Amino acid sequence: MFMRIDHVGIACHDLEEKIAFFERTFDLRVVARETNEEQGVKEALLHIADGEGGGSYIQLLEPLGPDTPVGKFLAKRGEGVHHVAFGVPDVAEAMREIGGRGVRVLDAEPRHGTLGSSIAFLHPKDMGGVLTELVQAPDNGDAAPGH
Ligand code: CMX
Ligand code: CO
Repeated sequence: MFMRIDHVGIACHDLEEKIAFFERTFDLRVVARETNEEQGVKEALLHIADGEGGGSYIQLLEPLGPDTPVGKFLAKRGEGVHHVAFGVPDVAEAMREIGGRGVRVLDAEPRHGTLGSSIAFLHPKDMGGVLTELVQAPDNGDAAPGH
């Protein structure tokens, strides 16, 4: 079901400052910057490697406001790992399969992720305390950046 780790999402207060840190420390490159109103975030993807069915990335996340998932997380826990995202071949199918095994799927249907990817989240309380994201890369398996 999981093809690869698509990205690790890191919550931060200042996106530009964290981008600069990751670029200068690890020579990583930003491949996408987006504002996703639905998810309540301003984000940047830094490319690590290409793998089966898509790439793998670090996703830096700055909240659009305090009453958003990342805003609430920062207030409660401070900066750090917010979620882990796994690449799946078909997000709708993965949601059905995983939901049928007793894990709460937070989205009723797939939502829009970075650069045309389709995403859905699994409840951290059912995932050993780890907010987990499912990602289907655009064009189902294309090597273009997913999210
Ligand atoms: N990782 C682990 N645990 C988390 C968490 C996270 N990222 N976010 C919240 N929790 C825990 C809280 O600590 C809290 O636990 P306790 O009750 O033990 O204190 C519990 O979950 C409830 O947290 P809350 O602050 O009351 O927040 P909500 O229940 O309102 O929302 C969640 C939590 C996971 C349902 C919500 O954040 C969500 O729907 N997330 C999915 C969407 C998302 O995160 N979007 C941003 C990223 C977008 C992207 O990747 O593109
Ligand atoms: Co993500």
